[in-house]
Amino acid sequence: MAGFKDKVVYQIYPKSFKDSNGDGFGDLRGITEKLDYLESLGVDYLWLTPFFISPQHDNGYDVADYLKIDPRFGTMEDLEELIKKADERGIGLMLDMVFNHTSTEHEWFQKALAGSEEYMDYYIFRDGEKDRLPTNWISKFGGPAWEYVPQLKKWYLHLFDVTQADLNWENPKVRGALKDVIRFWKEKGIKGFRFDVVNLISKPEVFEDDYEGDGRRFYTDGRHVHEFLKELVRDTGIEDMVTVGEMSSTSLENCIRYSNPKEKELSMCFNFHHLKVDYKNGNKWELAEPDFAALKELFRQWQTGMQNADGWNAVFWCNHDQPRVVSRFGDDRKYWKESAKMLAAAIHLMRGTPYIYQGEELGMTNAGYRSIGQYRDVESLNYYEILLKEGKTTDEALDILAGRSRDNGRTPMQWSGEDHAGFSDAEPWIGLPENYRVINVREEEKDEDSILAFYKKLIRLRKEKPVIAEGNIEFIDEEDPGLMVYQRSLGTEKLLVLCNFRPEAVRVKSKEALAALTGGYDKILGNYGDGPEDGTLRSYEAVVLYSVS
Ligand code: TEU
Repeated sequence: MAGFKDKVVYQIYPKSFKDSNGDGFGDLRGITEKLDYLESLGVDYLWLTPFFISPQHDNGYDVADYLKIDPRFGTMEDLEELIKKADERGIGLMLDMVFNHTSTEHEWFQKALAGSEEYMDYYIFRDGEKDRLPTNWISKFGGPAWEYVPQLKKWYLHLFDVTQADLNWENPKVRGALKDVIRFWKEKGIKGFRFDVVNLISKPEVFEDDYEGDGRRFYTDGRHVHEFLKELVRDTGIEDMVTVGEMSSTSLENCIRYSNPKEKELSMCFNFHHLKVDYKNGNKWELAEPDFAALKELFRQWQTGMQNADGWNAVFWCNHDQPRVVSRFGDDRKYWKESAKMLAAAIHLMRGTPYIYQGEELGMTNAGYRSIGQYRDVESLNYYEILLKEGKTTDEALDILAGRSRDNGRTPMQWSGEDHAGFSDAEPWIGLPENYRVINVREEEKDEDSILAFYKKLIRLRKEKPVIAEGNIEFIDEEDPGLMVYQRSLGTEKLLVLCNFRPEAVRVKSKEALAALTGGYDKILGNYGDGPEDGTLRSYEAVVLYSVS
């Protein structure tokens, strides 16, 4: 399972990447048009979020046919062309397999609804009365996790939207059908897979109320999940492909098992603990300032924990479910450029495979929406109602969405300062932030000092210096909560990364870091031209030092 440590993955949300046919909706041909850009960035893989047949209640994460392409995104020929042209540039495609649930419009669910016992067993149905929920579990998008079907007198489980019914992985026919999906795409020349919420696939034997929470402890990293994954990977022969599992509320112990090569499960895992340090009491829908001390501690635990047990991380700040990192942990106004670069260095030089989410390499910011009509995401729209019901004013609810909505990460890619940011000739399906006239590919390609240029340097460095891909990591204690310092080492190579997460200047205190700053190391990257002087890092400063003896 080696071979992915020096690689960089670029995530594309096709609906918002590039529209080639002027309908305001991004498509596969749009991606093909932009392959030169992706090649110049230097990325190795493109992870495409789902473009399969879907009613699009959850932007394609509600799949109605795993083997067909939604015509809004193009045709099978368009995909074949993309695979071929990407391959010519040494870029592999990774597809997104949403195997925890299907759309309720999927043929299997429709057959179940029509009364087929065989297909009811593809899902998780429970007998019951309309006024008695099988359990008190809460859906991740708000409201109960069960929906009643009057004609069957049964409830079905949906951990996400009511149109996303959970599959029954205990049924070997379900596992068999999903393996066929993998085989189909593998034959087409797909080079890797991302598995959506794959640590939620194994449900408990007995369904019971959760008196301490929302039910997640009963199905997160569930009883058969490792078995199911091993079987899927083995039977489809994808052991040597790049695979990443999206792990919701997971544990370090489980991620070690998912990604340790001996287990033959996955290449690597996404976990989200570091992206909850600005939640108040773990609640995404309550605003709080980021707790950088907690962030550092989580990185230390996960980075060293995975290293010590031969696990492998996918390292990332952004994806289509997250607000933009520069608006979240940086400063998208006064220190926009400095903080975006600092955050890039902090994540790319850790131990793991870095993922860049479209537009992150430009320092794209949150959307800045001020009315509910601008939002598209099912989760945001549901929670808006929930927040109002809880007694929040519309202004308060809109402030929360402005910070937390997944739509912050779904605005169209900013290609140029022209109308619709060069994304489309038509009005895009979702609105753009006002700053696209300034923050865009065309402007940044002209500027040697741009955020884009900085990402290119980081990607190139990974290919040049084995210590980045292969080295060990050790965190160096710095008491200032906003100052993160870590050291990578491999043989005689050493890399020291110092990052100031705050606008206030900070003095470096640790002996190791001070010694490296004053001698024996070269500064190979930073977000300020000169310095730093006297062991002091300026606002959002990042310094990367290197030595080889
Ligand atoms: O996300 C899983 C997931 O847990 C997040 O959507 C999470 O619930 C949210 O960020 C918390 O606020 C995956 C996909 O990435 C997401 O787009 C889908 O909506 C979801 O699965 C269901 O398929």
